[in-house]
Amino acid sequence: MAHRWKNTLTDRDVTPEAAFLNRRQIIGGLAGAGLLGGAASVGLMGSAAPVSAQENTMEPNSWEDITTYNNFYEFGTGKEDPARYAHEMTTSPWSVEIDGLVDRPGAYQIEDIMAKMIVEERLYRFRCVEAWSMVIPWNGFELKDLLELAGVQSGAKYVAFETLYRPEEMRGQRRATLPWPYVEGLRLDEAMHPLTIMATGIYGKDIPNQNGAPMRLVVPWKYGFKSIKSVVRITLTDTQPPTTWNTAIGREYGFYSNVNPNVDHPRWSQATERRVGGGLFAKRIPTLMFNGYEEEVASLYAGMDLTKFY
Ligand SMILES: Nc1nc2c(c(=O)[nH]1)N[C@H]1C(S)=C(S)[C@@H](COP(=O)(O)O)O[C@H]1N2
Ligand SMILES: [Mo]
Repeated sequence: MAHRWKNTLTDRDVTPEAAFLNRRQIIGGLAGAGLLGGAASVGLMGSAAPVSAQENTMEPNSWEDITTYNNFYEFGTGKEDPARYAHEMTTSPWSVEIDGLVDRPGAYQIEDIMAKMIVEERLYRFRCVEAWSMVIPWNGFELKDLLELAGVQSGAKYVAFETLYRPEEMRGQRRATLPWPYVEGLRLDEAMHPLTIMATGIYGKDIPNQNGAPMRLVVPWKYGFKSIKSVVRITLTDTQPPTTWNTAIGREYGFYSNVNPNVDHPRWSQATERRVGGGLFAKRIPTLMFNGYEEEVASLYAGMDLTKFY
């Protein structure tokens, strides 16, 4: 069983320590009881984001906010639909097919994956393209470690992801709201970046179905729709894969979809955001370049015109 305590909390803007540590103690019991699967070694790692806007804080959203206000169109387009209907999805047994340009293609059982991965806590900003945001204490492991388990071949340049397609359990898939299954993709260097994780928990508990159980991608510097849920297939390719929202409305949703306050959505501004749970009279807060992760990821896009590669 992989055990490593990563203690690299560097974010100066993290939630008041006492409150957060207190919560961590409460959830610690649950994690210790094995709800995270075999490798429940929970480290604490901040986002290492620069504090460039005082109002855009790292105060974690409540469990209630995170698990009742969701986008998961496989269960409907309403924000409450996933919490209402996602329990209809069976998540055990679960395996992830890893194929394409890898040395060891095959169906990886989630238990076998979890036994080999190092699960950490990552407190990340989460910014939906619809201009709402949250701060979420994920538990998960670096995608890089999973890709290395399968052995990435030298010709691989992109990673494609696919969500479960099971209309009998996912009522939204019985309608053509989006082309199913939901698919996403990253450039290989984005996928291998240490901030890119597969999340398997929130607040030290198993990730709820509405948030993408048992395993979903989290790419904190990109708009939320890149963070594909309930992943069943990962394919290494040499060509840029199609992505669901780009296929549906390409003019509005690009392949890159990096959070960028300077590039507006055709129908609304991306300069500010509404923090979920802030109450009825909460002020909008400034959106940060790359969602606050500029220092870590800007070099991935050096020389690229971010208005063209939106
Ligand atoms: N399979 C799938 N993944 C998905 C979506 C979806 O509809 N289907 N919605 C995306 C969008 S638009 C957002 S904002 C986030 C929401 O994640 P959350 O509900 O955990 O906050 O999931 C993303 N991943
Ligand atoms: Mo979103």
